[in-house]
Amino acid sequence: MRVNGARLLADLHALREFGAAGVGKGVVRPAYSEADMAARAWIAQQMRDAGLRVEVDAMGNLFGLAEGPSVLVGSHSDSQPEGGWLDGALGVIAGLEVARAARDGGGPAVSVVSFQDEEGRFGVTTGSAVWSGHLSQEAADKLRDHSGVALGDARKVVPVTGQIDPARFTGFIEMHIEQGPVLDTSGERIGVVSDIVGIRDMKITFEGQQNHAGTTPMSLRRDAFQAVSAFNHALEERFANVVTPSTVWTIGHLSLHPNASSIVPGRAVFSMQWRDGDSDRLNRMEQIIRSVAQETAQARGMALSFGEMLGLEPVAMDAGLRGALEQSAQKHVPGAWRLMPSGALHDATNVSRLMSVAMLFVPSIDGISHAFEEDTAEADLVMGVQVLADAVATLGARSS
Ligand code: HGY
Ligand code: MN
Ligand code: MN
Repeated sequence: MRVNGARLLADLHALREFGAAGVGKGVVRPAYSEADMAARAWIAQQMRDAGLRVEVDAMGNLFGLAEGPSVLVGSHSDSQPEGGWLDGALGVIAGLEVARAARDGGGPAVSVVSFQDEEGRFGVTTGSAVWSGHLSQEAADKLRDHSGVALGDARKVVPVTGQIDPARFTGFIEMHIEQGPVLDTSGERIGVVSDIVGIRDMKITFEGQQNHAGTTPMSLRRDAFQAVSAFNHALEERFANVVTPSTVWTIGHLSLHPNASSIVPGRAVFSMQWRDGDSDRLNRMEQIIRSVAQETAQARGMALSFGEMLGLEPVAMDAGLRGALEQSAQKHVPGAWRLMPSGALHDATNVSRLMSVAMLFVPSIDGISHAFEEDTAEADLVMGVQVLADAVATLGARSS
């Protein structure tokens, strides 16, 4: 099975046209946006051209199905509010290219998927979370994005055909860019993923008193932004004995009300997200977050509320699928690949509830992702897809 590098790169560039923005190869293609839905219609056509049957479920997860039992290869094609051209898109186009290479080269049956809302406009990897049964459709529909739109309303644009039975798939392989600095720094070409970290994510609201920024003495203020600032500072200190160098936490979204220069902000709503490979540590961090928020609220006269807690547990990759990727990496780039954990979340976490899963990474230039500057050398993209194709061929030969 030989992948066609020129065809792969042409498709990646064609997909980038949907929502192309910003510097370099940036993309703005959030879940269910016009650009996202147009991109999905284009991907569906590429699936049909590859001889696959297109099905779309109620969430908008897009499948290109091969006949009979098949291995599922893919990722997602929605983007962050400011994203790059490869995050998710690479895994989907890689799946298409491997399906075509398998068809042309007498390989095994390969189906392709682009999951919806992996980037969490509404939650955490929402499309695959619902498909896998981790999250009910009813609960998902109530999730709201930062501007207040409910997922149940946003998904009305989906051209639903029906539900897709996971039992038809023999396993799931997701190719992705690393999105971090490890491979770029070491000069290695491929990462085979050992496991994916866990995540917790919730909204926190401090409510104080909106007031005049010129007349309200500092000692009398109940300033919601000052509460967030104090909370963030205290959190760092309280985490010190619990976290490891690979633990991460982020306040990535903050909304101040009414967000004006001359008004002491009365309300602050912000996202609190934390990730680690150990579920116990994630739980201990949650307790710290809740008590620091409570202490801050009490000290500053704030009303405090916590939003719904979303999360995924850490998962290990399947040894059999992983072994096929390792063998293929060793054949193509001997000594220039490594086994490594994923610090980013992926649909593979949810899919692991349904079937065996594995992942492979290619380097991210300067380790940058979730930014317009995200990129990977074209030779690395082509090599990665060839490594994937050979692993799929090996697995097909094993099961026949
Ligand atoms: O945020 C993540 O880890 C992923 O890119 N959704
Ligand atoms: Mn991704
Ligand atoms: Mn991402």
